[in-house]
Amino acid sequence: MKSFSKMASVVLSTFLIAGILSACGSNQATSQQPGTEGAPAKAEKQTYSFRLAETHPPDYPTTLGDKKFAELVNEKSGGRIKIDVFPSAQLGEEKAVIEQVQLGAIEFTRVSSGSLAGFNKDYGVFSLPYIFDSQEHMWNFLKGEAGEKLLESLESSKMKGLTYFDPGSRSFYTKDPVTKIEDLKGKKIRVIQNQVNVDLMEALGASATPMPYGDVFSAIQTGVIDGAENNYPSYYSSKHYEVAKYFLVDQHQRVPEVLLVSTATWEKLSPEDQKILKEAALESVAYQIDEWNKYEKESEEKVKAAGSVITQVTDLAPWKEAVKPVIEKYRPEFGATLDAIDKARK
Ligand code: GTR
Repeated sequence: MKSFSKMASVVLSTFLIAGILSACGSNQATSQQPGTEGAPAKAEKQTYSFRLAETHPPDYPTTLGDKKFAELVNEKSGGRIKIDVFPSAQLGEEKAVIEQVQLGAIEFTRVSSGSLAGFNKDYGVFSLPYIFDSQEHMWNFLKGEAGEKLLESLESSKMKGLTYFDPGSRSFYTKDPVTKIEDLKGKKIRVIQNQVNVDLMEALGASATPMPYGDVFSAIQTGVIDGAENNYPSYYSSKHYEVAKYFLVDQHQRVPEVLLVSTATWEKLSPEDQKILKEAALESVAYQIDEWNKYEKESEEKVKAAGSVITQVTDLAPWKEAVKPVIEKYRPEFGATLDAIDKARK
């Protein structure tokens, strides 16, 4: 009797699995469906506990976006999918984290597309200077077809882009005074490691020094570099303003933040769960942008109050002229994306 019921349960579960597989259609991640041991478990009942790596501190707007995403996933899955956000680079610097995500050892992360460019060449386009006129222009592009296509292109690098988050705009900051383009001449400026950044610094007369974000503070303090470039929120939250008080606002880049999941993880999930992730990611964007806008203003005020000397570039013409060779060098490679970016300008 015992062996009969065991056999019956095997037969039953085989039918159930076959049923689930055929109901799922052909493009589904079915290789890891539960129930292969004979238990008639349904794919959508599976529970998961995942990690999400974030370089910024807990109150930073990208971290808040990550947390909103995790909260929505939890809600939509009825508590089955739990995503723990690890802020402050606890799981490593971005380059190392991306490698772990490719292996599936870390399931989720939020990184800059500047860091992704080292893994997927298409992302180099976002490090090109002055391609977006404004936050609105950037979002018009990111929310369009070409923006979505770029998220999908990460699949060739073993990752799946879920959404973009707002990155603000990047400007220069240094230990010694800088108020105009000529002041950058010969300065060692830390950049996110990718070739476009190296070419960009060269075009502006500076010399690019790629290094992990977490090393920048002490590199400025000890004089290994003269400065770096980033948005107000990073300049403030990393305390770089304490060692580099001259901030030159040229807004040379808007380098979208990307929320992504390992392909290894994605493929384990049922189509329903994949849908939950995608929806939660998209729904967290409006909140992240709001938090970004607030924190950007606050951090600008805080660094000013702390004594940072802010110079606004009023005439970008010489800057745009200086970087023309960089745009021209990359136009053949990124032409289609650059055209789509131009079209997103209203
Ligand atoms: C920040 C970005 C981080 C990191 C950092 C950097 O603006 O949010 O993901 O890339 O810049 O410069 O390394």
